[in-house]
Parts: sequence; C-alpha cells; structure tokens
Amino acid sequence: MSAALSNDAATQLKALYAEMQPQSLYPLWEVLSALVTPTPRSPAQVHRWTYADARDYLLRAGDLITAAQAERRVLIMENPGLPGTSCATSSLYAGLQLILPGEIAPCHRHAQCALRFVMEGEGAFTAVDGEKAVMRPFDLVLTPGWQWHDHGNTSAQPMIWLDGLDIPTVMHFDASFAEHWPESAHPETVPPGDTTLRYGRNMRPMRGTASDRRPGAQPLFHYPYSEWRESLENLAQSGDPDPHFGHALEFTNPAHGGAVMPTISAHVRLLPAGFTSRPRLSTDGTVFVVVEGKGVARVGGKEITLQERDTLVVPSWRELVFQADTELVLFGYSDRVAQEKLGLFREHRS
Ligand code: GTQ
Repeated sequence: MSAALSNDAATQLKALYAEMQPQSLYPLWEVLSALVTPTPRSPAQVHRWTYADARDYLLRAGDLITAAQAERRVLIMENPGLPGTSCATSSLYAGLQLILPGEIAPCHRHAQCALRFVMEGEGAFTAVDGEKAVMRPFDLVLTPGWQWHDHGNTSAQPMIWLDGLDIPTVMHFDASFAEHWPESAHPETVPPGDTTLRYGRNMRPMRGTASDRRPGAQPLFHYPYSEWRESLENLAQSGDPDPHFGHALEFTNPAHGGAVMPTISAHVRLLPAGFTSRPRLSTDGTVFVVVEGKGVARVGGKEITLQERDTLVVPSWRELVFQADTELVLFGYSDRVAQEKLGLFREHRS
C-alpha cells in the first residue's frame, strides 16, 4: 500500500480481514509488493558443498543402510535458504548418490527427469529401459521422465555421482507419478552402447522400422567425459573465450538440437588460467560442479573458493563472477530451458 490510511479505516480493515479469513479470503494490497517484485528475490542462498566432507558422510551412511533398503542412497544437498524443501534451487534438486560394489538400486520410473554427473568410481552403470550406460568420472547420464532405470555396481570400488532432478518443478505442478518394476533390475534389452551407435552419430533409425527402439523425442542418454572434454579442449584451443562464460558448450538432445531434457539444461565451460569472467545475472538458478582446477566464485559480494568436485549453487538473479586461478572446468545445470518455454528467462551481462 502506498498512500496512508486514516486510523479509522485501518482499524475497520483489520476487523474486515479477521472476518474474511475463515472463508480463506485475503487483501491483495497487503502483499502485492512481495508477490510481484520488480526483480527476482529468491529465498535460495549461494552455497558450496565441499566434496570431501559430503563424501565422508555418504560413506558412513553406506555402512549403515544398503542401496536396496534405501531404494536410493542419497544425501540431499538442500539449499540453506530453502529449509525442509529438499530443493537446491527453487526449481531443481541436487543429491550425492552412493552405490557400493555388488549393490543394485532397484528399478523404477517417475515423471521427474534426472541427470547423473559422475564424481568418482568407474565401471558402475545406470540402466535406462534396460540398456546400461557404463560410467566413468565426469560422464553425464540422463534418465528422462518415465524411463525405467536401475543403478548397479559390478566394479570393486564405491561409485558416487551427483543426481540433478526437476523434483521441485514437478511438485510445483502437482504432476508426480512413479512406479516400481517388479524385479530389482530391468532385463537387459540391448548391449551397452547401442543407443550411441543408433542416435549419437548424427543419424537415426528410419521411422516405421522395428529398430526405432528408444523414444524418438529423447533418444541419447550418455554423454561421456572423454567426448565432451575433447570438444571443450578444441573450442579452447581455437578461439577467444566468451567474456561471461569462458569457453562453453551446452549438451543437446539430437532429436531437436535443444536442451537435454524438457526441464533441465546442462553445459560445461572451461576458463583459462588467470581468466576472470565479466559479471552476469540470470533468472536460472544454477548448480555447478568443479570438474578440474581451482578458482573463486564471487556471488553478490560473497567469495567462495572452489576445488575439484565441489558443488556450488547460485540462485536466480545474483551477480556471478568466476575467477580461474588455474584452468577451471565446470559442469552446470539449470531450469533455463523450462523458463525459455514459459517466456520467463532473462539475463543481464555487464
Ligand atoms: O536415482 O532415481 O537423488 O528417484 C532422487 C530421486 C535419485 C534416482 C535421487 C530418485 C533418484
């Protein structure tokens, strides 16, 4: 409210509010400025999780509960500004999942889209609709909405990856569905790598053939580190860095060339040693993982040091600057694609 009310009107309004409240009616003019803000005011905070600390707790949990008992043995990285919500940003979730040798995290499917970004371990897999993606550190693996997935570890080491899901987005729309497969693992449908050979070579099976097995709109689900790192290196060797992103590549869905999933965009960036990015704000709160190197993130006046495998969350509309002390390679995911579809995405570059 702007202009002042008389004492009498104010008193009578208070009485009116008290009368309306049992019928779930409230005056907009008391809350309008908090609802329709001139710029985003995320309650989320900038926060960094140190990998060594989180890993230690996760391994201790691994001594106490099996993957089968937990269904998913995951430590949620909850934003300290969003307590009790299991949210990393207002629209996205982040967690660290552990699969020990010999374990299977049982097969299920859900409306929520998920990505996995491998932190450590080698040789464990996520099976998507019965096709194994055998994972190595810093591989990106997708489990798009409603595709069956189980995780297994036939290697001799623990396997830890970051889970990025659109859980808060699905919750926002009250659109969650989930089912369990009757067995712990989905039967193997095709050998590992089949999808990459069908859809990862700028080709696709011709329509109407029995070989069009994967969902045509969402075929590819494994983006190996060895491939994206080589592409990023080539980009870095062959041109100047973008002043705000450094050298950056977005992961795409080959079916349409857009973001990897309907609600989640993902990218990698390389900042050369000594590079400091120009300040940028954007409406897509972003979760970053440090893949290589050391540096500093300056977010709205806060300085956060970054080391390998740390996870950093930067909320919507906070000025962000990265400073690379050594060559710094980052993975990041956000809801940018969802906001673009809704006509909400904005950024400001200075
Ligand atoms: O692996 O399917 O971190 O369903 C949270 C929910 C992982 C999964 C999470 C899930 C999963």
